[in-house]
Formats: sequence, C-alpha cells, structure tokens
Amino acid sequence: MNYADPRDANYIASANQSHASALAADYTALGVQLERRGIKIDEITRAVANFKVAIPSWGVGTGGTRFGRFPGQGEPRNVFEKLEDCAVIHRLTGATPTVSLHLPWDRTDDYKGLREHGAALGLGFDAMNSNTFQDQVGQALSYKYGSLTHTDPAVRAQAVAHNIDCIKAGALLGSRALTVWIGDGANFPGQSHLGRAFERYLESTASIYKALPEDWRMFIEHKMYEPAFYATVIQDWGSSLMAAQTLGPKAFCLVDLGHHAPNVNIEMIVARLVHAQRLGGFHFNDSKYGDDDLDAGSIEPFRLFLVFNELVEAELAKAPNFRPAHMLDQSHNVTDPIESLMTSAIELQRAYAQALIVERPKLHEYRIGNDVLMAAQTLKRGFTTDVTPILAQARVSKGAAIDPVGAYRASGYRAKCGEMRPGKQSLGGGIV
Ligand code: RM4
Ligand code: MN
Ligand code: MN
Repeated sequence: MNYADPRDANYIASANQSHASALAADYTALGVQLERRGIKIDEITRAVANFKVAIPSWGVGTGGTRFGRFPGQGEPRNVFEKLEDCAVIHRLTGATPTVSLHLPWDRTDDYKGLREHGAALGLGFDAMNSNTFQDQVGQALSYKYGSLTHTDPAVRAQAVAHNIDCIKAGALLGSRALTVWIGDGANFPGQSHLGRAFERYLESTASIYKALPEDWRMFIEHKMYEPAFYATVIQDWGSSLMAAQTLGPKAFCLVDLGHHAPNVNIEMIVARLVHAQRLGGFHFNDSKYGDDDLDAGSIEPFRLFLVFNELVEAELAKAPNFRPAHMLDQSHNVTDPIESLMTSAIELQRAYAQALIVERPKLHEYRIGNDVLMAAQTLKRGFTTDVTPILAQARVSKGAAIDPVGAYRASGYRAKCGEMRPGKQSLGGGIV
C-alpha cells in the first residue's frame, strides 16, 4: 500500500483539493444564514480555530474492558511513539497541540529528550496525571486498600512521593498542572470510616499541594464509582470542591463527563464550579450506562452542547479565574484511536461553535420575560444548526485537513505503523 506522511503540509494541502469548492459553497451559504441572525461567521470560525484540547497519551493505544482487550494494528510501544500519533491528530485537526501524560505509564529516563521530541512534532505538554490506582512491578507497598487515603501512613507517603515525582517530571516537560484521580474507596459498607478516609485525603493532598511550583495548578478529579463499588472517597463535585477550597487557591475541580450517574445535570455542576471559581478543567468523553470513556459527543451531543453553553456564558461574562483546561479522556476498544480522537476533538469544536451562535440577546430577553418556549427554542436553534462548514474552515485556516479521517485513511499511516512497530502485544484485560 502507498504511504504518505499525514503530518506533511503538502500532503494535507493535496488531500484538501478535492473538498475545497464544496466547502467554499457550504461556508458561504451558512454565512448568509447566520448573517440573518446577526452573527458574523468569520468571528465564530476564528474562535473555533483558537479552541484547543489536549490528547491523553493513554488514549492512542487500544483500550479494553476487564473482560479483554483486542489490540489494534501498530499500537505505540512507548511515550515517544505515542507522541508520533498525537502529532498526526494535531496536524490533521489543528486542534490538539498538547498531550497529557500519565505516570508511570509514560515514564522515561529522558524527559529533556521527550520535550524536544514533542517540540519537533509541534507538541507541548498539558497536565500530568498520577497513578496510584495500580501497583507497579517492584513497588514497595501495595495500593490494594488505597493510596492517598490508606490507613497505613507509609502507603500514603509513597503515594504522595509519586505525585511529587509527577510534578518534577512535568516541570522538565513544561507542564503546569497535576491531575489527581484516585480509586480509593470501599467495596463494602463497614470497610472504611467514610469521614476519616476524607480527612486522610486532605492531609495527603496538602503535602502534594505544597510541592506545586508557583505557576502550577492542581486538578482534583471526582468519580462516582469504579474501582470502588460502594463508596469512593472523592465521588462527586461536592467532595472535590471541599477539597479544593481546603487546599488553597491553586487547587481546582476537574470534571470528567463520564464520572457521573446517568441523567446527572453536568452543565449545572459546571455553572456551580464557575461560580465558585474552581473549575479547573475537563476530561471530555461520553457514556451511556456505566462506561466513562466513550467518544465525546457520540451518545449525548445535546448534553455536550449544554456544557459548552455554560462555558460560553462564563467566557462572555469574563468570569474570574476562568480558564478551564480541555482534555480528552477516552478508551477506544473497537475503533482506531487516532480516528476516535480526531473525531472527538472536532465534536468539542462543534459543541463550542453551536454554543457560540446562540442568539444570546434574544435568549436573555425571553428569559427575563419568562417566555419559556421561545427561550428553549432559541437555545436549541444553536444546537440544530449544522456548523460543519465552520469547523472545516477553521481547520483550513490552520493548514489542517478538511476531512481529517479521510486524509488519515488515505495516507496509509496505520498500516505503516503495523510494519514499523512490531512486538508483543498484550491480550489481557485492562484500561489501556
Ligand atoms: C479514570 C479517570 C482518570 C484516568 C484513568 C485512566 O477513570 O478518568 O482521569 O486517568 O481513568
Ligand atoms: Mn478522567
Ligand atoms: Mn474515567
């Protein structure tokens, strides 16, 4: 099969040729439609072009469930190869200039070299993620019964030290945030003292907080359940917010969309965290039942739109301390991870564009006048408008692809990875 580097500007330009005239026609038509609503399409396109979301390093490998894993072709074998794939995503979408690393999965002896490798590929580094939800080979003490909240102070100290290592590695890479998600909790009523476990969490995270460099932020990520099935220490935004407020001004809450019970009003949580000035960022994904890692916008695009609607409101209101980090956090079990991540980044831009074109002055009037139906219709009009040409035009403005998945498939990149990355692939279950 023919191979062309999908990161090459000339390749992308030639792939765009066959789509250019259709895009021009569609963009013009949409511009006319939006003009009638008093909206300038080019302003929306510029805002979309400036939208950025980080790629999770763990997302470029094929995921799995606890029942098994079906490896994909040519998966990256180390963090350097992960960055190669992330660069493909970024070049084709123009939306993903940073990568979020997970230690120890991405541990290397050469962070300086890794940073240079990223820079050569046009990539920087977003939040570092610590991992105390698994044991590692050779690790002194086990996290089986918890990490930052373990009853044994020695285990807590080990987990704190790991988080501080993540900060040190991140500092070498130019990262400026640490995301802390722990699986600590209980599987049985009676197993742990609910109040004391939280107190131990606060004590441990205070030690991590102290090690944060001046310009760093700490993101506290809540999750309702899994791996703890009865009670999780940081199970909801209330616990997360309490922890952030206790720790200090550099601590913020991170909302992973998949970490809530079905039907929870996540946009409401977003609004509250904006108000509290503690919205640190997002792990975007989608979920239907208990899965927390389906592709963003694949199940409930309207909910994603409503989250972005709150973000646009906060942006327009110039809400204080509002600069949420955007990150994807997905597991791709049955799709090519590069294709899923590109599509998800675009779905976020779609939700953002839909929220940007909502006729806000009208919406405001309808709200004030209690015209419920028209308020709902006005909001929904943003959602039901097909903003695809805006997204494509934003990509063109950045030298990216009009049709990222099409250009990627035609390049033969995946087959090439299959040749270039031989090696044993694990078939066991697991999250990555
Ligand atoms: C968790 C959580 C964390 C992620 C791990 C892999 O469910 O979403 O953010 O680091 O999965
Ligand atoms: Mn997450
Ligand atoms: Mn998750």
